[in-house]
Amino acid sequence: MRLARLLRGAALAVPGPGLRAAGPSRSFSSDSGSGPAPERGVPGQVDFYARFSPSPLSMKQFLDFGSVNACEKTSFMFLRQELPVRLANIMKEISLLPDNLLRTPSVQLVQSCFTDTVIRIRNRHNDVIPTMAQGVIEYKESFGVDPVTSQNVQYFLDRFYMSRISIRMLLNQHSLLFGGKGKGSPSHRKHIGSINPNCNVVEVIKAKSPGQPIQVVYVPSHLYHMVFELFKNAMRATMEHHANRGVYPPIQVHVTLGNEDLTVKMSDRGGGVPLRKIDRLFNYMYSTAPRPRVETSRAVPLAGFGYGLPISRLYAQYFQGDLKLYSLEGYGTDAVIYIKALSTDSIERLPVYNKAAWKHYNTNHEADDWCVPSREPKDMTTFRSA
Ligand code: P4A
Repeated sequence: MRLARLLRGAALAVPGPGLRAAGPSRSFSSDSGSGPAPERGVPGQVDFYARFSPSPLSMKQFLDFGSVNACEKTSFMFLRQELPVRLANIMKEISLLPDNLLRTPSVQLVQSCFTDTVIRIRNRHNDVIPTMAQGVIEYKESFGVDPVTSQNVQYFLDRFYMSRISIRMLLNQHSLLFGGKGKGSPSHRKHIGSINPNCNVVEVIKAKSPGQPIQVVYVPSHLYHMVFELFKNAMRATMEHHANRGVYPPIQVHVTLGNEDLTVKMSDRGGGVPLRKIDRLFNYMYSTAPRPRVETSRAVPLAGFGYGLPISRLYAQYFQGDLKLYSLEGYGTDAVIYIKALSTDSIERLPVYNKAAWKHYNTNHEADDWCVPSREPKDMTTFRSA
């Protein structure tokens, strides 16, 4: 069974790598292996990939592939399954070394090399969001904005950034769990990587609260990111709306725990946003404004280029929650974060490349199936009462 197929169940079939020798080249090397589902977390992933045997390539295959049949996509497809399999196989085996050998500085060095690679991969991609935003800006400068492109960009970037959030989650878990470096600060001793099994929501928000703490299994940094963004918006709206009065109505935060949801509501009296404009606050194309050119031509936009709300919503959706804005124009805005109360419900929400995804980019949205309201009725004379 090819790994790519196995990992994805009945999803879209991928073209075969075309590199593998004929015959059943993959066999399970572990007797404990039964289910095809990849276990969550990096240790589980290593276990999972270690159950596959690496696929050896013949010299002929190397030559063939490097000359006549060279195809980057095929190579990518092959590497994507083969690298984790080869790495995981040997990673498992390192841990079988006698303890005394395992504990020598040199062997430790080799083992930490994997972790360092994980951290390096993560850091190398730190700038992906502003770089993508720059791409959107450049597109807009050349082609402007149209509804179809805006919709496709929205669909793509939501999935792209969600995938990124999930990959970074795995990389972080690995580097925090196995990175050594003193095993974290005392306050993080009860964390599992970046997850706090008793995440005190009110404490993360730094709100004063009577009553007992409200706790969930969650990633505090994700919650902090969302709440920080919502505070920024609420403060900005409040300051702008009450600028000439000099007194500012407070921003209120409610945290409630139900059977299914943990809900955080932030209410401001910053004048609100009309319903018609709410979607724009989450739109990647509308919210990237060309920045004044800085000295270097290749400068990427700095933080604060307007992706705060859509990215925050992705953080909420990543574990099956959501982030919504309810605005009362002329008064203020309620921003609500929904988080699953039960860890059994907090399951990663991941994009998958399949037929449905493909259709999203290849469907014609020629005409809307709702009437466009015209501002002035053409001729109302016949309806006028005498
Ligand atoms: N009124 N209400 C909000 C904003 C305004 C608001 C606003 C003008 C618009 C854009 C923006 C920041 C604030 C709010 C809370 C929110 C979101 C919007 O969570 O009071 O920057 C993108």
